[in-house]
Amino acid sequence: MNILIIIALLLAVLVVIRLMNVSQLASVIAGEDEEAEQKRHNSMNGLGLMLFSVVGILLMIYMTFKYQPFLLPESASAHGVKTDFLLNINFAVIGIVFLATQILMFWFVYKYQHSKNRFALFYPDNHKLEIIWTVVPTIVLSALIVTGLKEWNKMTQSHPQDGMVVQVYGYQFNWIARYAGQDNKLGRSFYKLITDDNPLGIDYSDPASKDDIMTKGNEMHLPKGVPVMFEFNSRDVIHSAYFPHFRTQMNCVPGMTTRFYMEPTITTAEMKGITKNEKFEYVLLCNKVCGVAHYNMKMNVVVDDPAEFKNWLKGQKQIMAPVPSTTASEVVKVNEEKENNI
Ligand SMILES: [Cu+2]
Repeated sequence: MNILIIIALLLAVLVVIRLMNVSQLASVIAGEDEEAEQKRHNSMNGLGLMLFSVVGILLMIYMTFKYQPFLLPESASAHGVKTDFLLNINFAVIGIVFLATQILMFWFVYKYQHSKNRFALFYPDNHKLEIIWTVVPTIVLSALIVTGLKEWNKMTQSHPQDGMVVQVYGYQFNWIARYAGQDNKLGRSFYKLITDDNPLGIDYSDPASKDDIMTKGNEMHLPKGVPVMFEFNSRDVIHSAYFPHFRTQMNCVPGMTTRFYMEPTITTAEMKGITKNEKFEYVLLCNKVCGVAHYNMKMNVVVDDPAEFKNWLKGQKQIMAPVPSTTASEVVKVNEEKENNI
């Protein structure tokens, strides 16, 4: 059906072009002078462009409202509300400038088409105008950037003390979440300790690792109303931990830890009611094309009431990896000995 509409539109354009050629020939036959013919052409072009702008702008407004339901639901995190607010301000500024420039551009094409009685005004510069269109955008853009940067700094640098620490570990091709446990401190990890039993390479000789908890199944839970400090790591290539419903994203970079904190404000059950969708689930996705099964890197995120969350966390303890006999320092020692032997 769509292809038929496109073909019909193309044919319509061809018909208009042919009609213009015919009218040109007719005017030659009728002995019209070149100037009159030029004038008619100009006014046809001017009117055509006006029509294009009106139809284009109306279509844009229609599409904006028609596809509104396909956008993300309201933000489910505290700072996400501010992110959305900033995004909307950006759209408002861009929208006003877009409409003003497009309407003026098409109107000028129509209004100032060639006339033999009118000469173009020689207007090489105007300092006042140039200052206005330099200073005003500078102020608007700086205000937008500074407010955005302030939010970003809050998210990445000011971790509330009463928060909870969760590690999100990306690898080709899935996620593992580790909770810091009672002490709210993640145990050290070391890549040379990675085995099938210990996929994060946790150093179990570190006392902080004793109460760490890893998620069972492809799902992580978060408590509502509690700030969560995320620590992101990657085992292989750069992944990107993207929580669309919480409006957050952070790269997971091999060899370094990246962080942000986020406070969920709407439980999964509440969001099911808001979206009127019983199957609604928050998700953690990978937003970097990291390999052939990149599309597979998806983990469900469930936001519970704090009491429900505690219950869930209790059920997770059993899956803790068996304690390996080697520690980070032993592995380093063994490797050093191997290198010395070579
Ligand atoms: Cu990935």
